[in-house]
Amino acid sequence: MDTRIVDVKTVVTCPGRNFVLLKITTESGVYGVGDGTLNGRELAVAEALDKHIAPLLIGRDADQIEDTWQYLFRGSYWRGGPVLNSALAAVDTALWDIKGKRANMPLYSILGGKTRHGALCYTHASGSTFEETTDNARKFIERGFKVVRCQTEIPGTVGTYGAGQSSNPHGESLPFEERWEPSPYLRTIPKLFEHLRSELGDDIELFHDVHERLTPIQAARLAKDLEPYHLFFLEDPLRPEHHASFRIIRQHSTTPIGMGELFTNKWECLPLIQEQLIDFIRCDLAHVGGITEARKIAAVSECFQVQTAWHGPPDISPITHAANVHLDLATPNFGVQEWVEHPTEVSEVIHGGPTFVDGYLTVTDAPGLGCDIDLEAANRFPYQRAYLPTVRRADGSVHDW
Ligand code: CS2
Ligand code: MG
Repeated sequence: MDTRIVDVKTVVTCPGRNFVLLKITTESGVYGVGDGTLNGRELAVAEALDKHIAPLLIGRDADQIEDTWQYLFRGSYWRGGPVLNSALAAVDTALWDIKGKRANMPLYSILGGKTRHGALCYTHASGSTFEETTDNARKFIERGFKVVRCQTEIPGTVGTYGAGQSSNPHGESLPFEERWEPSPYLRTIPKLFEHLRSELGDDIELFHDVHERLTPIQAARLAKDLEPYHLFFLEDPLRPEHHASFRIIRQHSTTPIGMGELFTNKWECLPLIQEQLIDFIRCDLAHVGGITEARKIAAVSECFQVQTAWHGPPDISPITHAANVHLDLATPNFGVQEWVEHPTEVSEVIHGGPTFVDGYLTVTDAPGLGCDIDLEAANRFPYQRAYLPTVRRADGSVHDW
């Protein structure tokens, strides 16, 4: 059977930042590449792949993507979560890559064919002042972006998320510790968007990432205060655990809501979709279990007029960015695609990924994902321990909302 899996190689590499990559090879020599990068816990995913999952894959039929997904998801008994579903995502994406190569078709074609010429995309404009954020947004608009996420430093805090991190006194060995308070944040952000609209006008689509830091009533206040500035959506207003809280935002505001990067399976998304408590579902294909899971989330979202806006930060690899766009092109209820560009050294290890053309993303017509991993180059960039920042309040307590 030429689709029999004969080799599974996990690659942890750090060309500018850590990535967890996977290469699955079949008896015929056709191979697929996948991405299981989980920022700050990369080695947990790599060990799960190497020591627990790879032995289960050898000898399996690479064609059986759905069966492999169910077998791995349920087979661990204590199923799901970010580590195991990132590992599952790496396997799933690699198997879809193999399927496209065997069919000699780009993945978007296997997934149903193009419903659009390109995927409308957005990137991140940050700054320590309103003016700096505005200037950076303007630079992206001049490059052709039609949607821009805007963040800024909050007076009185240390290293506000998304505003350009202050230098970490611990180096990379320990997480950078932000100091953050809701009140100055809630006062500042409406003023930021008043400034952005006065400087950039109404045509550019703007939005903001709250990064799960508010209580429900604080999020409702912010969404209401931002209504005059017509955001494309307000991202991650609340922590992911309590879905009913999103009802409070809906009761107070018409600002569209996006949520999903912290969800790791379709069941976590379902209540927000079914009740239409969100307008954009933003899962990360590298954490939610791959293309197989994401396409099911997109399908159920279509019934409730929720659009996709898959997570596309710099801390997942161009392999997942490519998978995002292949799925975007074939999804009728696609909304927008996040796409934060990688440093150039990443392309020494990972070849391929989306192409930006006048505010839209496209992918190659090469069979499968159109990506590859240079194993030789990957070894030149050994893993370097690094962490996401943590957030503490002014009183020193961990911000646990
Ligand atoms: C952010 C991410 O792009 C986003 O929406 O929330 O950059 C996020 O901070 C990182 O992916 C966390 O690893
Ligand atoms: Mg986010």
